[in-house]
Amino acid sequence: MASGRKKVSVIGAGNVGATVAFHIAQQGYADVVLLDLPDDLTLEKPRKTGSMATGKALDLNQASPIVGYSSRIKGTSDYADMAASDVVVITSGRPRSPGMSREDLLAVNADIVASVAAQAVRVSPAAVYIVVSNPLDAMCHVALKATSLPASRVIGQAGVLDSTRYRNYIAEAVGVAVEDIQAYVLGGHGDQMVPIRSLTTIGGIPVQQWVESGKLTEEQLQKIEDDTRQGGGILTGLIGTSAWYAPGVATAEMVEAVLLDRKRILATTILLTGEYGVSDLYFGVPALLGAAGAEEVYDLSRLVRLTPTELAGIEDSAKKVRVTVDSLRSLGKL
Ligand code: LAC
Repeated sequence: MASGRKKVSVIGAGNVGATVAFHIAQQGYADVVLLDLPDDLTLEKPRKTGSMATGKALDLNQASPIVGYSSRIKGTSDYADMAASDVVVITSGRPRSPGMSREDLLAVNADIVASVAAQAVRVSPAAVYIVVSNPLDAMCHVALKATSLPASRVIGQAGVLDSTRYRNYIAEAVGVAVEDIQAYVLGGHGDQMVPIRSLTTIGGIPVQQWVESGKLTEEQLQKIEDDTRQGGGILTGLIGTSAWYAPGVATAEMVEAVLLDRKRILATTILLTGEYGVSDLYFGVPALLGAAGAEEVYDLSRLVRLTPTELAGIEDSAKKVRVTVDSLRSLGKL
């Protein structure tokens, strides 16, 4: 049945995709299309009665009378069902196994992301695309090429997730509510991501002041930063596959910013064109998110006084991302 609600399509009905769908549905302002292959080819006995997407959508719809949402979720493997989406989220690809880096997924996920992005843009050319597949920064380049859309409408989710992990660790260490911690983790979505202490505050007070007043030790903060950088790897080691709750809601937060034209400033992976001294590279920086996608980019290296450590961290992280993107080029995928 047609509804007047907005439409969000989530490609990839794995754990992250289903979590995004559940969170969006609960907000009630959009219907969701959950799309995946008709069969999971890795299964010994592929399902013959429908796809995982169909099953998860049915499960999510059956939760709605209790949770109380009227958004509808449609599971499908037919791209026609996702026509005229307002936002498309790409989560497809292999997740990490323990011991794997995000970069290990490069070649296999590049082919998957290129294929789904090309099929999606044919039916949803006006949407804003949010890429979640790993290795994230490189997969944004793949999606941009496959869709030929303006870069402002092909963006990636990483910084919201990395920042929420940082905020959570800080909140636990100092015993303050998570809502009162503001923080940015920028750069590539890899182990060289950059926590920006200069812009991290606890109750509006810079985190460095908490260290200087002895409420948080330098060692504690360094451990928090290390754990944040290793965030995805720690979870993969514990769970046996990539995390999904925090990645899912981080993605849903970006979807909502675009869908409701909220003009949120969120750490977003976007194509830099000279900001931070970096060109032609997808990289995580603060951006204004609204109906047009990434509507404005903030170059913190000009706007505030970043520390030499932060500036060096940004430079190192950009170099690391460029190596990954270059290897994609040498594989002929870009
Ligand atoms: C993580 C994966 C989703 O950081 O990249 O958990």
